[in-house]
Amino acid sequence: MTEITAPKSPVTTEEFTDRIREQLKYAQGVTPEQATPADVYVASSLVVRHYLQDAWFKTQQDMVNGNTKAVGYLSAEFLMGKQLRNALLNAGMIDQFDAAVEGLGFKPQDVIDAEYEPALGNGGLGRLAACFIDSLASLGVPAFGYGIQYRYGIFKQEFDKDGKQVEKPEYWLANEEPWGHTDYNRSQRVNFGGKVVTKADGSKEWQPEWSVRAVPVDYMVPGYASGRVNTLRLWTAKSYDEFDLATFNKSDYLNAVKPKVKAEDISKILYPEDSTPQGKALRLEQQYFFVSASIHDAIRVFYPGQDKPDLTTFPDKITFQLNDTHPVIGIPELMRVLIDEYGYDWNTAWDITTRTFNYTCHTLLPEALEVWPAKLIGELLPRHLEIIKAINTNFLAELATKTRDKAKIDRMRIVTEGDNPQVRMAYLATAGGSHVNGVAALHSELLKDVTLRDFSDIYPDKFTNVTNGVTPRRFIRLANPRLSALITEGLGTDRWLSDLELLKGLEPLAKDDEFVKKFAAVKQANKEDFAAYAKREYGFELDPNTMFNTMVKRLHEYKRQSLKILALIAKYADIKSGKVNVDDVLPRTVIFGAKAAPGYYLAKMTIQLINNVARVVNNDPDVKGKLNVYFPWNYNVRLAQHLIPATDLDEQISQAGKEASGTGNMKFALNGAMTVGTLDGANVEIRERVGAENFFLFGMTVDEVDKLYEEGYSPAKYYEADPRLKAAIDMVSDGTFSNGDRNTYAPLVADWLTKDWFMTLADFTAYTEIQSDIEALYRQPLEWNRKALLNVANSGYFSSDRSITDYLERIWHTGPLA
Ligand code: T68
Repeated sequence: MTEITAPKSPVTTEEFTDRIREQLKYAQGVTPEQATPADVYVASSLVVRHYLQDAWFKTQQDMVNGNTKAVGYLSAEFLMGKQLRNALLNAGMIDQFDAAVEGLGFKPQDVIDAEYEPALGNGGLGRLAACFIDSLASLGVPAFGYGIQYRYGIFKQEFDKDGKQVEKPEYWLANEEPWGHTDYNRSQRVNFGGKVVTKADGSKEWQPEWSVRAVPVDYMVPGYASGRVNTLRLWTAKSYDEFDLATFNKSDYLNAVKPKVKAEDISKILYPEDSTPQGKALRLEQQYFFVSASIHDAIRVFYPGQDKPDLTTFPDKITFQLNDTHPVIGIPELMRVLIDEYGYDWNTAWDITTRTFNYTCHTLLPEALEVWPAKLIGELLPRHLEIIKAINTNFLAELATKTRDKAKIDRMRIVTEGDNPQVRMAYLATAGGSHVNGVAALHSELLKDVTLRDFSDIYPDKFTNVTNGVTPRRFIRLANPRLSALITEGLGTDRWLSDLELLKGLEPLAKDDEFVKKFAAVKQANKEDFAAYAKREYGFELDPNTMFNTMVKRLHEYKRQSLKILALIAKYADIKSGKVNVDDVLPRTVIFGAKAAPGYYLAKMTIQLINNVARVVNNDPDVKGKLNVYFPWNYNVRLAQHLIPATDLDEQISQAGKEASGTGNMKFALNGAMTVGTLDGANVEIRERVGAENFFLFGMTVDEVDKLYEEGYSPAKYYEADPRLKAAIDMVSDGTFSNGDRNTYAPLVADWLTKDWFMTLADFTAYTEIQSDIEALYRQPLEWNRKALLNVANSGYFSSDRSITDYLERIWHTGPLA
């Protein structure tokens, strides 16, 4: 007997149908006959909300009235993906929904697809935040996600006729959006600019120059089978001055709406930079905007109606997690609120603040650590600059009591010296919070030993690791229903959805050929589904009887899409030159998905190259369909959910020491893909768990990389040494992929040959060598699938439920509501 623990539906199909009809009539104003899938989507979403409402109320009440400390996850990005099916799953209503909409004459998938994906994040960091709030709710931990409701999400990616990336605005809010509840009654004022005056009693007063109204838009975050519904509160900026009537009366409409436009610009657009933040005033405005509103909101929520609350208890009410440095301005903001608004002395305020905040770092690239010019902060937030300087002074004084190493103290300054002093946000976060964590074991070690070395020397206890994880609800259950059913069959229970370590129970089944064949059949069916999807959405012709080899992630030099494309070109060159017999080539379909930051020249050129390799290789009769390259544009959560379950081989080939963790790697392993990867980020832990024999490892280690940098790296040497590498690069230069034009990729080629900062060339030979192991195994389907199944069985650790449990134990020191 199979044990079913999935939540029970609060409704019958008949009730669900009636409710949809009701919403169609009263909310949408259409009959079921007139309704479009988009109408049914809105109506169904309102129905689900209705059934979650009581649990939402109760969770909020229990949180405020109880003694369980809440978590405030402060993040500039929440990459949520579509909401409806996830809410249905967590509310236990999937079957009722499917039957109800079918009864009304619609296909469930069309209704699901009618939802416009909120793309309020760049990549891993934003998606991690979304997985984390799902896990917090599923574990029953009271929590708020706090962020920004951008009007425009990450740009919509298109390719032009030359294969170049074109960015189009992602105006997702132009569509009906049934999930967010805009709560005008709970807005907060956020101030900017102006000056600081010292009052007669010596206290400081900030006299700001302008303000915006932060209006919360609340989203339900339903837990899976927990009966709890938390809140994602995304702030939107509204103007206090709709427009200036005097100017308007002079018929100068543009100038009349200026104050409104300036204020509302704050939440207008998500910055599309990933790993290379730009020092822009608007970005700092965004950061302060959502953090200030969130801190005031938490005080309002936890001390309702109190004029003079006892904020020394604030750290017992809520702990704020800083998702990277983007919300770090919250540290001086809480200091300011405590001192200027509530009259606490500095030391009390500092004690409250440092006990409230913790910081997660998501990078190792020094250029990705945010640094703001003090001048800019002073103009926008003059009182905060004073406070930051005071924090810096006190911090340096404290350091002097801990070490005599003057150079070290100097290196640790939060505010640098000189003509154009800078504020280092990562240092401010480390000094102003209780804990600092990296996002995978290797990353946390490197943080301690390299990036924040001085800090970990002096405050070793502050540092810890929490390895990332992903939610099994969205990324296994929703994305891969076939595999989910097989797992439940294999384990005899569906409890793995809330306790993913149970997947370990599949391990013995890897010895059972019949089960492995069923597992293989799931993958094959998923590949066929994906081929149909790719045909429908993109017009691609994928052959599901080839190996599906996927590389999806942001386009960045350190992630080394170049390595993948160069290896592919080398294979193509082998076929063209007759070095290999095309009939002996293992048929492969290589699928890329990646957005490049709009200002990232080499990344955009790499996209252009991949698209043109695809054009040439896919149309070359000499290749006989053995090599296929597809680049579906606009990679997003939806595409991920379709593609990951259909992938045989996943690429995680960053230069060792550069990818903090990766989370795609976890999603692929959990969906039964094999990984080819370097010893980087969470790959290290995945390989440890699934077994070295079930992971295709290649390339230099962190130590080897460091050594090579020290010796002086010369990429041209590698170009000369490996004839296949030379042939591939020459093919990029000789116009094969640019209609004969030799200049098109010249900057990319020049970079490879003279700089190659991430050592693509040095790892090329190892990467191409491992391909024969990969192909040999793939030619034995049963053995391949056995290993892929062992990947699933041993990846339960990479659930975001486990990550959150680690945060609860190591950092937050709280737990589920009673
Ligand atoms: C990613 N970082 C890491 N940054 O690259 C990845 N950055 O290794 C890790 O798995 C993931 O975080 C989760 O920990 C990002 O995604 C950004 O998106 C970003 C956005 C703005 C500015 C800087």
